[in-house]
Amino acid sequence: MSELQKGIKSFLNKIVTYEVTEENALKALTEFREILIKNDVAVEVADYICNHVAKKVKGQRLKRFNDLKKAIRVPAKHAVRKILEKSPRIDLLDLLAERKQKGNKDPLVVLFLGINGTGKTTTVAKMAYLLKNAHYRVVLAAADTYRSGAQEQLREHAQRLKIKLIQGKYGGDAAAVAFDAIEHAKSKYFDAVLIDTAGRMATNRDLMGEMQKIKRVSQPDVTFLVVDALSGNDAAQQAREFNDKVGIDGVILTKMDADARGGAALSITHVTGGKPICYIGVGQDYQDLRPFDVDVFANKLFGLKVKKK
Ligand SMILES: Nc1nc2c(ncn2[C@@H]2O[C@H](COP(=O)(O)OP(=O)(O)OP(=O)(O)O)[C@@H](O)[C@H]2O)c(=O)[nH]1
Ligand SMILES: [Mg+2]
Repeated sequence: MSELQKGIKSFLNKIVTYEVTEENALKALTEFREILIKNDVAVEVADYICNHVAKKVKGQRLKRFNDLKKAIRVPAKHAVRKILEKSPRIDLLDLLAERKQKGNKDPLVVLFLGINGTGKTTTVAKMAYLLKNAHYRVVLAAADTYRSGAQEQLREHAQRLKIKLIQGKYGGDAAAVAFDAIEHAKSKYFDAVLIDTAGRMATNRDLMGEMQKIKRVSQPDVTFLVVDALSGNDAAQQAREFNDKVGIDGVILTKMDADARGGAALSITHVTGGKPICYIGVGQDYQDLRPFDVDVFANKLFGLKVKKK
């Protein structure tokens, strides 16, 4: 359970005992807002959620609810869903199936970006594992020609997963590696190319320039930003920066199994104007990549039962 979930749970349990009045509801909302902000939900997002709830609370007779918990929980969950569902999530298996159906023989090109250590290389390997298990033919592009050991790290994954890898030379042109991998995939009718890239600080202009070039050269169908859920408030900042400077289609939030505070998902989607969280990383093994499910996330957040699908 994330700190955000814990905070909301104890808050909701506490307000059950409050007398159901509009005044108490609005007082409770102030507390709710603080819990959100303390757990990495950006101030503007917390305000959006609380304003939405306040409007609902004012607009209806509270007596209809048997407790304040329900009066706040229902509209708050609605607001969370509204933020996260602004754009549909991108699912690579769906995209690949669609391509096959249309008879499109070009490989699906997927670019993975992010600052250092967020889990790009691990996520590329997990994604390759997912696609391979669905019987798609995948090429990996080791376009991190910057960090020492990066080439070997991806090679090891490729060997373990028995997947084709196109490597580069340290200090060489990262965009050229991506280009070679795509050309190889086209000529051998591979289904997908997954491009691993180098990470540096988001404020590093070289990185942004390099990422812009890789994107220009590889013309990806999907650009994922890989963000570490543990990076807290900084996660939203990274998302804004990459979205503005390079352009992203969706986000993969890693390390959700670790002790993240939990609000990053909401902030990221909000600051990028609705770019969806598409997958989450929940561990270090190949199978630890899951589609992000808004309903499950929102239900868990407010201690509601998660329906089995
Ligand atoms: N617990 C956990 N650890 C993860 C997850 N994803 C990645 N990691 C770990 O995070 C560390 C960094 O992962 P990498 O994949 O090397 O990160 P990167 O973004 O490629 O790093 P650079 O190439 O240096 O920029 C590794 O120890 C991974 O095992 C996750 O979902 N959960
Ligand atoms: Mg890496």
